[in-house]
Amino acid sequence: MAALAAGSTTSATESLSGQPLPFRPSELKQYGFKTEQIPKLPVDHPKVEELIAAEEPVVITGTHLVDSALKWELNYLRDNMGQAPFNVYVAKSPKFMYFDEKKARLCKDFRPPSRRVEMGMAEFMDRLQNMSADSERLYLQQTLSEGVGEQIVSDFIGFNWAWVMDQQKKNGWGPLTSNLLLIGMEGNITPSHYDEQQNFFAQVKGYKRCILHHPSQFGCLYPYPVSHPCDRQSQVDFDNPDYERFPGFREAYGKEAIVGPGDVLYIPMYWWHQIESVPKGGITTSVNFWFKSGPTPREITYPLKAQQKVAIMRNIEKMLGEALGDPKEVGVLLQTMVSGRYNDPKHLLTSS
Ligand SMILES: O=C(O)CCC(=O)C(=O)O
Repeated sequence: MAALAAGSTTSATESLSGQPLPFRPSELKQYGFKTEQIPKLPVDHPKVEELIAAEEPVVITGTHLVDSALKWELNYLRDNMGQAPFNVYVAKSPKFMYFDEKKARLCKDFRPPSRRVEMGMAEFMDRLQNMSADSERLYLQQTLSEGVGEQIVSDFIGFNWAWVMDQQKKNGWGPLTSNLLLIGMEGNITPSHYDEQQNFFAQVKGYKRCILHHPSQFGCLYPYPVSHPCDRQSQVDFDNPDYERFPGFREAYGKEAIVGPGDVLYIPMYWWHQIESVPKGGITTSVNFWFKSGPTPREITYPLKAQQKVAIMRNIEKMLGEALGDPKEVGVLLQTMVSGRYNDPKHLLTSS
């Protein structure tokens, strides 16, 4: 088994069926943290439901979730996507970090890492097919909704909704909020971030490397402040971590998997995920299924889960930002509140 990421405990590049994958493992980036492999299991394996219920990631095979989209070659999409414009992010760098456009408009020093351009599918395809070494990179990220052609609507209706809605029901999740279609160039990276939604991430074409970190690693991944346009995104550049600013990143420990056509990765809410279209692997296409979380349980059980603590931290940051009227004051107030007070265990009362 080839050693992949520095310190990887298992290889993420061998499919379970033993089939070689159509890209070179040596092309994968090596990062300075260890990872273990995310389990890859057939849909009828009893562990699949256990893992989803426990909010642990799992790659699920045989769901047939997006079988009707497995034929979505570029020419098919060009002919059938319809005339509506699509959101295409354009960047010099392969790293397409998400940012909130509304917050970006309020933040005058913010330099967006990419720009969003609306273009028709035909123009997007032409640009993809006529790329040169110095062309800017493209990443189409569009919610599947009205405006797509009839054939795509029919493929969409053909998704295995019975399976996915059964999962929603069994796990007490809220409604499906959206399906994001992602069409990216090989080597594109969505840097590490977490979402406030449950996600079934279905791979349609090409291969993606998915690197996940548990929500308890908030202190290792240093998300931007909630008021920042890059809220929920890690400030740590995995390629070149600044350990002086982000010393906790030395403790980071991840899980990873390569997903290929037909695989579905369950990305639990609040889990960090960095998604990389494998280098030299061609164009990638994915469709995700985002669900709202279920209602807060009536009775809270302790100790709280890391996910609940992240939610608390987000609420405190938001409340303080509003109460103080200036997000810059949030950090100062929090520092004043804890420094020299909460670091000594002798001063802390225990609850029992
Ligand atoms: O596939 C990608 O590049 C990013 C997908 C993602 O972050 C998501 O589905 O939450």
